[in-house]
Amino acid sequence: MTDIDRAWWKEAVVYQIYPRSFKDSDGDGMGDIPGIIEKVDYLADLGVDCVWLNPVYESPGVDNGYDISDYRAIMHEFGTMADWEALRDALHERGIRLIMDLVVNHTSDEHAWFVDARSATDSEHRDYYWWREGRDPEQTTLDPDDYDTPIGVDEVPPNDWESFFGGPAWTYDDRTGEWYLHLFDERMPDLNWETPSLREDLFEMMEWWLDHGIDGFRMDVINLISKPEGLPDGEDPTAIVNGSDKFVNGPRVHEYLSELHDRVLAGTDSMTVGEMAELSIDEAKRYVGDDGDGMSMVFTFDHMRLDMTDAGRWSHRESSPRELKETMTHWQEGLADEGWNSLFLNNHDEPRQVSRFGDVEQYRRESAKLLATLLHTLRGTPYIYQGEELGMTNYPFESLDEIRDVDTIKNVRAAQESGRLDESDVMDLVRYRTRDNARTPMQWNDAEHAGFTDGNPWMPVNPNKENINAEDARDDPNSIWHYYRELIDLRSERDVVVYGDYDLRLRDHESLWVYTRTLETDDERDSLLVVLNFASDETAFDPPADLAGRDADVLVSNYDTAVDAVEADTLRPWEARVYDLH
Ligand code: TEU
Repeated sequence: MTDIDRAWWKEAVVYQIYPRSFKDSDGDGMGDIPGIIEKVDYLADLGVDCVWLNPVYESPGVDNGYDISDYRAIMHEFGTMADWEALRDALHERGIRLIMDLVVNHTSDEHAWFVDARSATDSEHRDYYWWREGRDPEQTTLDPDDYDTPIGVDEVPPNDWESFFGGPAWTYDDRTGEWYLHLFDERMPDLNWETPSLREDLFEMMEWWLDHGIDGFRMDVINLISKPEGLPDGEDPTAIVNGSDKFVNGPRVHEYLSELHDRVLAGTDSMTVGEMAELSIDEAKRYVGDDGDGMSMVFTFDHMRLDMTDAGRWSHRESSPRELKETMTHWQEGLADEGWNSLFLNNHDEPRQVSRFGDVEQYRRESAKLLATLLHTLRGTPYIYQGEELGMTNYPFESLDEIRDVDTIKNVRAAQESGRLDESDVMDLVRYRTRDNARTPMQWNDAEHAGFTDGNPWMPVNPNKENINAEDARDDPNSIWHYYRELIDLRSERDVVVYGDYDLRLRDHESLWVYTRTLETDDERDSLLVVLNFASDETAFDPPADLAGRDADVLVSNYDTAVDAVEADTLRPWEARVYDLH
C-alpha cells in the first residue's frame, strides 16, 4: 500500500528557461525578461507548472550569469526589477510557479564583497573568500611554470586542485601577495562558508527573494560549498577534476544546508533542487531523505557521464541504452522509499538530448517522443529544457571561433596544450559535447533568426529552424510539442504517474526498457506498463509472463497503436507505449 506524501513539486512539470537564448524583445540580440513575458501563454498552453529561471542577476557575463556581481539586481541586458516582477506575476496568474537559480558557491570578482576582500589582507570581507599564501615549489610536486605568477614570485598554489573549467583552481593576486580559490573561472572566486557573517548575508539574500514571491531555488553546485580543513592536495587520480575528492560533499556541507533550511526555508512551501555531481544514493539521502537537510530533490549526473572515459567531460565513449537503463534504475530504486528524483536528459550545460540519446538522423521525431515518454513516466519530477519540446538538436559548429562557452574554450585549450586532445579530434568532440549546443536561440518560427530576435543573435540560430520551430509544431497534431502536452496531461490526471512504484521488467534486455508503475491506496489500484524500444531497428517484445494477455489499452504512443491487451508484438524503431493495465 502506498501512502501518498503529496507535494506540489512532486506533481509539477518544471520548464527550464535560459534567458539569454529564449526570446529577445528589444532587438539587441540577447534574450531578456520582457521576451519571456511575451511567451508565458506558450508555457501555459504547454501545461507546465513551474519555471526554473537560469540566473538573471547583475553579472559581467564571464559564465553567462553564473558569475554574480549583485544578488539583488537584474542584469541590465535582461531588463529591470519591475520587468522581473511583471514576469513573476504573469506566471503566477497562470498558475505557474517560479524558482530562481541560487549561485552561492562563488561570486563574480566584480562583486562588492570581492572588490573589498582583494583590497587588503585585513579588509572586512577578506574571509568571505579563500585566501592562502603560496608554497615553496621545492616542497611540492608542482611545476612553477604551470602557474601565472609575476616575475620574482617563486611560488606554487596552496594545493593542487584544478578548476572545472581547466587549469589550476588558484590565482595569484599581487595586490596582497596571496592566492585565491576558484573552482570555476578565475573571475569567479569561491565563497568561504566557514565565515558566519557570509552565511548570514546569503540567508538574508535568499529571504529577500522569497519575500519577492518566488517558489524556491535551484541550487548551483551546492555540494561544493564546504572545503576540508587545511585544504589538502587531491589524492584520487580518477577524480573528475584534481581535488574533487576533497571538496565534493565536504565535511560541513550538511551542517551548512541544515542551517540554511532551518534559517530560510522551514515553514515555507518552497521547493529546492540541489545540483550535485559525484553523489551516491546514501549521500543523496543525507540531502533529501527523511532525516536529511530538508532539500526537496537533487540533480544527479551519473547518467550524464556514461559517454565519457576516465578522462572526464572532454572525452567520448559510446554508451548503450542498457547502461542508461541501469543507471537511471539505480536512482529510481535507490530513492524509492525516501527522497525524490529529478528527471532530465539535458539542460543548459549538456548537449541536446535527442542528439545525444536518440536517433536525430533517421528517427528524430520518434526518438524525441520516446525520450519524453521515459522522463514523464519514471518516478520523479520531469524538467523540460527550453526547445526540448520541439526536438531541438545540437548545432553544426564548424570552428572553435563560433564557441562562446568559457567551459568549452578553456577546457579544450587545456586539453590541446597537454596533448590529451589531437587537433583532428577537437571539433568532433566540441560539436558533441559543448554546452553551446544547448544555448543556441529558441526556435519560435522559420524566420531569419527563428523569431528569437529582430537583431543579430548573440549565438547563431540552428539552420534546422526551417522545420524545427514552435509555430509549425503547434499547427501539427503529431508534433513532439503536442506529444509533450499529452504526457503532461497524463501526469495531471493520474496519481500513479507521479506516486506509483517503479518496477523494472526484462532487466537484461539490451534495447527494451520495460517497467510498471503501480499505485495502491485505500480505494484504488492503478497500474501502467511502459514499453520503450531504444533502437533504430524493430525489436520483438515478449511480455513478462505475469503480464502476457492482461487486458489493457494504450494511453500514449508515438505511433498509431491500438491494442486491447498486453501481447507479444514487434516494436517499431524508437516505439514508445504507455499501457493502462486493467
Ligand atoms: O554547473 C556545475 C557543473 O557541474 C558544471 O561545472 C559542469 O561540470 C560544467 O558545466 C561542465 O559540464 C553549474 C552551472 O550549471 C554551470 O552553468 C556553471 O558554469 C557552473 O555551475 C558554475 O556556476
